[in-house]
Amino acid sequence: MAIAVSKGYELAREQYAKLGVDTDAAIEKLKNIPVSLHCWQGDDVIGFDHDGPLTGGIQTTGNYPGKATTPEQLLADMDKVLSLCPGAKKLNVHACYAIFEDGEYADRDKLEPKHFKKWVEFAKERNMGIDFNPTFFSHPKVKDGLTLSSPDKATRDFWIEHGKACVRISQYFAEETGVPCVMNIWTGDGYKDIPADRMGPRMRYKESIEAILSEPFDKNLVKPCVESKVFGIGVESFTAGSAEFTLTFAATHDGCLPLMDNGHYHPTEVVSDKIPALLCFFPEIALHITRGVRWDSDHVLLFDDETKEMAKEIVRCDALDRVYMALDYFDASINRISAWTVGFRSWQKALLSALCTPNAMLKKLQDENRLTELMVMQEEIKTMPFGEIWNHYCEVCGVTAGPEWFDEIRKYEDEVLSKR
Ligand code: RNT
Ligand code: ZN
Repeated sequence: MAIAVSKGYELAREQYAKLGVDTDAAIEKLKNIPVSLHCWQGDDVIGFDHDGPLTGGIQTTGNYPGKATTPEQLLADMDKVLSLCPGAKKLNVHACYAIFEDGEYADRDKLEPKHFKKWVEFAKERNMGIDFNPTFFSHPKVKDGLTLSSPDKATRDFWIEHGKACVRISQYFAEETGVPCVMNIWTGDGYKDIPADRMGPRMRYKESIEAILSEPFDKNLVKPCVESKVFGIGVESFTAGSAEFTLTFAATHDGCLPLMDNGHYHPTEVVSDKIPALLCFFPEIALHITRGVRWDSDHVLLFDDETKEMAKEIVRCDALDRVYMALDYFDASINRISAWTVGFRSWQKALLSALCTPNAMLKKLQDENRLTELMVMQEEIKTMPFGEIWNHYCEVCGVTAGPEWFDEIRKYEDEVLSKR
């Protein structure tokens, strides 16, 4: 069905065309680029396989009512989010979100594809792929804050078995959905205070990840990643999976991708600058997109400067098909459906805005050392009528462009969330 083109969009399109930007082409392109929506925003990173607290150096704060506590509730909430967000989506599932039926239960080392059948059905009905994450936290077998790097062999072995089970489940997701599955390994392993041995835990971590990846899988279907971190809460002095560790691991292990979470660096470091650096060497990389406020606080993603800059780098490097993009934040202090939606829409805005930036022209100014003009143009672009392009994109995708989408959330809160 053809979409009526508003006067506003027509005028904006002309203005962009003068800079050599084809906004229709940008919209067509973005429509088909999948962004992974993390299931864990919906229940404060708890999952369905335990009733203990969230551990691993990460924390949700807030106690907004209406949290999903069953698979049915979480899937219904995700559906609401999907209906309010433009663009192509993928699901991002954590192993602790296994859905057990008829009173059955399997510990993390014994998880099987069948425990994720409901997720596959949900994804297939909506034409989505699935990404996956072993859950190395919130579990009694985390010994003294350590999993894959533990000095205790039995502990390491348990978590290696968990990782291998997740490789098999990732392969199942890819085979079922026909879309490659990004499987991300992150552990909060580390020490609160100054350790006496930094290399020992890292050597054990390295060998454990190698053991996990010795599980056979099809490299075209499963994309294992290693995610780094600078520190976690209660783990301030040492993190086994530091930036250098994970980056070097990925660089030296065929088929393993580095995953950068932009909340996991020192506060003045920016992932926008790291994206093009990694793309010089890695055929593919992965991202966790979040907003850290002073620390890895996992605030809801907004359409702010660094978010825009990250999207710009992906687009400018012509790397939309080389960067796996996943959202990773969790705010429990506001309506969770709204948190999810604002974050997803923000990343869509950032990508669309990047696609509507006259990148070729700006690069030319840089290469010709016309840096005065480059600054002028970069500033002028900031006030282009991007809102009109965004509105049109939302219309093309069949979702509400303006703030009225929040009416839907208010209604859902009244009719569904407040009854929980
Ligand atoms: C934690 C990491 C990790 C988690 C998810 C839930 O600091 O960012 O990616 O957020 O696995
Ligand atoms: Zn992350």
